[in-house]
Amino acid sequence: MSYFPNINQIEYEGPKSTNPFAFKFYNPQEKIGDQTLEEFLRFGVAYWHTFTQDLTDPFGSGTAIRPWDKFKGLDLAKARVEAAFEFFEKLSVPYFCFHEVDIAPEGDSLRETYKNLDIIVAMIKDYMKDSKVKLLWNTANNFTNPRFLHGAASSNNADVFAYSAAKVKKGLEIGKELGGESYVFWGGREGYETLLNTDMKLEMDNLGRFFHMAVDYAKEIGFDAQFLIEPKPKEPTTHQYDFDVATGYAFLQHYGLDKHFKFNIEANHATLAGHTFEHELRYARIHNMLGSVDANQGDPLLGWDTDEFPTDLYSTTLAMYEIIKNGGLGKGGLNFDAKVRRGSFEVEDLFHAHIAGMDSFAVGYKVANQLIKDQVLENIVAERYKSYTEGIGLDIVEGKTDLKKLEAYALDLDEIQHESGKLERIKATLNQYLLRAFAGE
Ligand code: XUL
Ligand code: CO
Repeated sequence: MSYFPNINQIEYEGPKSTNPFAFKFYNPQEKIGDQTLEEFLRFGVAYWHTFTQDLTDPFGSGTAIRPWDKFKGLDLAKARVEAAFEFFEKLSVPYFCFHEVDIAPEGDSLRETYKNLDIIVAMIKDYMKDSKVKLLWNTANNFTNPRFLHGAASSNNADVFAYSAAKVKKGLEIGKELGGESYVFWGGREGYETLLNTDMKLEMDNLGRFFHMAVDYAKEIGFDAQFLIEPKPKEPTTHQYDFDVATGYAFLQHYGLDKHFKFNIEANHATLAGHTFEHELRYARIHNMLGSVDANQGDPLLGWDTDEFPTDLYSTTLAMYEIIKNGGLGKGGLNFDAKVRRGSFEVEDLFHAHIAGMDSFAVGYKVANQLIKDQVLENIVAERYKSYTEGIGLDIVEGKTDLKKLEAYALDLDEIQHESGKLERIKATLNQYLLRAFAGE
């Protein structure tokens, strides 16, 4: 049976196409360098937003109409797997991602939850045999169930720590079984609301212990996935321990975990932290910690985690600039951790949304690639920092100076000369590159 009988294979038709069910800019087989767009961009579908999400918001119940919703329990989970693989194939998307609660219903006990998971994981594995689709990453949902109300690995309650550990252990086994390339930790409840009742030191130490146990177990079972921390500053807790990349990196270094992890950077989490998406990508990249991306965007007028599909070409261009400079995403990818708007409740909207996201990143990739080829930003930056390539500047970067030598130099300076930052000219150039991409030049 088909869940999307009215939708055919989504093909690339080019920028002039008016077919809403076609790619306009994402041609999976087109090559840049020696890799196809499909190989470099490594798009992934997020199971939770596309097959589980009913578009509930804090003020209203779900609006999504999904053909699989006529089923319940395990039958619903099985129907979702069938629908998911039909969706992946029709969209030619190479990867998917899930939390364990997305794919199978939780039972009355952890044992029962495991049984449900085993049934669905076996089914997914079977489907994967006949499909090109691979698992980008899986993760444990240690935040939705009321048992995580005080946190998971950072809970005050040791039983919850143990329960969370069990779920991660199972998740690592599932990741290995399905050949997952990465494994994500998003600390949804790993933070606190108020210091009035919180032992911050114990919570953070426990979180460090928890990650070490995960690293050890993955090694024990021979699961060589890239481990990823997904930073987010708030929502659901007031203060999350993985606030942003810089905070997460300090945490990983402090607990001796930085060799085992990289970051999964989500655009909307970056903006929630008061950063741009590209800031977070750059911070991770220059520390060799950029592992994967949750591709979405927030609404600047709302300011919370709206998880919209990415359509802002400025943002996708600057993001792809960082990703190209990173030499790609390795075992990571561009996972659409994005949901259709509440008013976009038809199944067709799921296709439109992914097409929009894939096209937007394809444009970003092409524009960023051209910018790098022409060394546009590199030349601007090199010119701006040229004072460090000779004289006193060169001595500073080569570690040949100290405060006394610098003072002697400064005392003899007549007047400091500056040059314009030329920001308006740079932005106009960026626009030119974007518009050229549309003109097909
Ligand atoms: C929540 C979020 C999660 C993680 C996986 O904001 O981004 O969906 O990506 O748990
Ligand atoms: Co995410």
